[in-house]
Amino acid sequence: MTACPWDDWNHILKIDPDKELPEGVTYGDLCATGTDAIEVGGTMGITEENMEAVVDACAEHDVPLYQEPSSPDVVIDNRALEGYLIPTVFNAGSPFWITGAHKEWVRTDDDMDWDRTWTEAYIVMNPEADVAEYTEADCDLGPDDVAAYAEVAERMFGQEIVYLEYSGTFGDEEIVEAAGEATDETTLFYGGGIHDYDSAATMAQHADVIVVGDLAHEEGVEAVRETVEAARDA
Ligand code: 1GP
Repeated sequence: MTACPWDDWNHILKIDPDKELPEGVTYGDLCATGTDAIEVGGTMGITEENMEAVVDACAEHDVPLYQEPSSPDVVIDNRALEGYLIPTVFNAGSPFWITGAHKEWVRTDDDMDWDRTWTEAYIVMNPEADVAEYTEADCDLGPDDVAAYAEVAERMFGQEIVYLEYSGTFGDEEIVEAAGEATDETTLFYGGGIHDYDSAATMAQHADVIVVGDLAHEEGVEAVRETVEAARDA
């Protein structure tokens, strides 16, 4: 595999354009938390307009910016973006979320920017999360299932990123550990329920990169900073 920016990352801050920031917190404050990259994306209520607004607000700050589009119609063409991280949900019930949406995007875009487009092999684990409902994901998976999905993603499908997604809830450490052991060169992202130094440290032991989302919208800058510190210490 070729060198990728995320080889050196420990922490990603995911900003949901459909969610508010806490009182007094700006996008600039979030960019300055020390996070290695910002992903702009969410599952519900995403539009080109709210995407553009967040990307523009983050653009003047010195942190790599990526869009994580939930569907082809919200992909924006903004030069401030380093690129696009495109989810493909390995345990989706509907093939639309594995390759279908991707096919539609490529079919309707004559000018794909392949040099700035990568995929993330998602394994969606929280059945209560919007993303699980939306993709009809089979979340009834044990450590052996998840490890196998991760290995399939790396070895059979050449995925550079496996993303273990517990969005909204803190994951099962044994499962994250199994995914970590199953991946070799592939970078393992973990996201879900990270809310302080200790929860970040727990998952950062097993995953290469931890992703923090709701905390930024609910608690703000100091809380996010603690998770950056834990990710770096791990
Ligand atoms: C969501 O994995 C991210 O896509 C982060 O999850 O919002 O629970 O931190 P949280």
